[in-house]
Amino acid sequence: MDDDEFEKVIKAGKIASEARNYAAGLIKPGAKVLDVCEEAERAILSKGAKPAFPCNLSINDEAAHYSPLINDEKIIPEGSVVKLDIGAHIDGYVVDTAVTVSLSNKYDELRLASLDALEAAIANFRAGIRVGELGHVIERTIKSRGFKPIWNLGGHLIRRYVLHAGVFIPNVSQRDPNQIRPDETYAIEPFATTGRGEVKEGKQVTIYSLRTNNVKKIGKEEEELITVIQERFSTLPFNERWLADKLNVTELRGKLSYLAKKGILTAYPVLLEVNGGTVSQHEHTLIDRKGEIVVVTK
Ligand SMILES: [Co+2]
Repeated sequence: MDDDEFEKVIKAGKIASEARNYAAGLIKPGAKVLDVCEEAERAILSKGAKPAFPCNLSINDEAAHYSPLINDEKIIPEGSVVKLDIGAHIDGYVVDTAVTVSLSNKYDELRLASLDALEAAIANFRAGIRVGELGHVIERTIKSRGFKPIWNLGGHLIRRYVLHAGVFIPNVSQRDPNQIRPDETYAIEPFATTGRGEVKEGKQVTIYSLRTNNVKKIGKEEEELITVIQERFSTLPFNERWLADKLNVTELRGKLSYLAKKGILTAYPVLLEVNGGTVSQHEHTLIDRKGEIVVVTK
């Protein structure tokens, strides 16, 4: 990563972190999920970056991947635990960050469990550390507060225009020999839960990404939609709201789910805690830059 690229990551990080703090302040009982997310995305755009994926606002046992739909009427319930997960990019240089807002004192400890785990992981993060060692630190911290880490969610290497670029940073101790490398961008995202510590895919899908543009045997309108998706989002995730100017809602939903069935799009179902446990999450993007640990979304 040269200085120019690093500067883009730093700038995207500052923008994402400001948007996260601003939108987290809008999370109140009775607020619309759609309004909070649109504000977060607008805040990113207004500062000269682009959202790297649709704003995720996942509530209680939804661990991740709920992004509001067109005209979504979903409301943030009283006493709920809300995860706001957003990303920004400049020229494909992506950052990813998340925060939990607990609307009930009952879940303060749960919120602190993922926050402490993130801080502990950051304190141990450096080039050369094994990713499984970071998982160990995360697991120990979450369990010390009496909760479970979610084993099948975790952090990830980020590359240009690629949000999940292969290396997985577990939230539990693992023998994975992969090491953190200098000058690479990583997201670390501990999830803590009152449940079993595992997520499953729900039925609802609100987020997609382009998997291949090797399209055969599809209609002209579908082909045009793929072209728009490629131009606007490249291989980064998107949601129907960002294509609302192209087709009416019914047609758009139909075509997106058809293209996912065909394997042209990847669909990301909402992820639910298997036992219905409540979930908290915190996330930052980091780089070991010439021996200095830079938390770009601080
Ligand atoms: Co992430």
